[in-house]
Amino acid sequence: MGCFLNTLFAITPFIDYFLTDVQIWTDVQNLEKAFSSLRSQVCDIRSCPCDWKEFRGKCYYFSKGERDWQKAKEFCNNQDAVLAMVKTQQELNYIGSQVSTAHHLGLSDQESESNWKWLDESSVAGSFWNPGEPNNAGEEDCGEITAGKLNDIPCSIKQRWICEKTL
Ligand SMILES: [Ca+2]
Ligand SMILES: [Ca+2]
Repeated sequence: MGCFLNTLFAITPFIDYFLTDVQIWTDVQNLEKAFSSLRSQVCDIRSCPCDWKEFRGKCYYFSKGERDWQKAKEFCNNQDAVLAMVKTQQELNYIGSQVSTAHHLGLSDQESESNWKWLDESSVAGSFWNPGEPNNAGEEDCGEITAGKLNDIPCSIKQRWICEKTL
C-alpha cells in the first residue's frame, strides 16, 4: 500500500499528460477499493483497553485504588464506561473469580429505599445477594460484590471498584 501511494504521488505531476481520463478513473477506483479493504481490516481489530479484561463481549476494569461509590462511578464515566452491572449468573461468577476483596458495583437504592436497581434502571436477581442481604444495616444504599455475591454498604465507604464497557 505504501509503495503504491509513493508511486502514485511520484507520477501525479505527469498524470495529466500520460493518462487518459479513463485510466485515471480506473486508478481512482482501484485506490478506493484499496482504502476500503484497509479500513475494514483496521475495524476488525477490536480489543479491550490495556489494563482491562475481556469476558463475553465486555471489557472490565478492576481498580487498584480505593474511592467512595460516587467517585468510583465518576471514574468509570470518565473512561466511557459505567460501574459494573451484573446481569447473569455467569457474569457474577466471572467477576467473583477475579476479585478477592469487596468492590463497588453500579447498584444502589438511593432513589427509593429497598428498591434496588442497576444504574441502567434494571432490577437485581434475588439470588445474587449474600444470605441476609440487603439489610440496610445503619443505612446502606450502595451495592458491592463480596465473597462472590452482592451486599449493600454505605455509599461513603472507600474501596476498590469495577467498571465495564461493551467491547
Ligand atoms: Ca438502603
Ligand atoms: Ca449489608
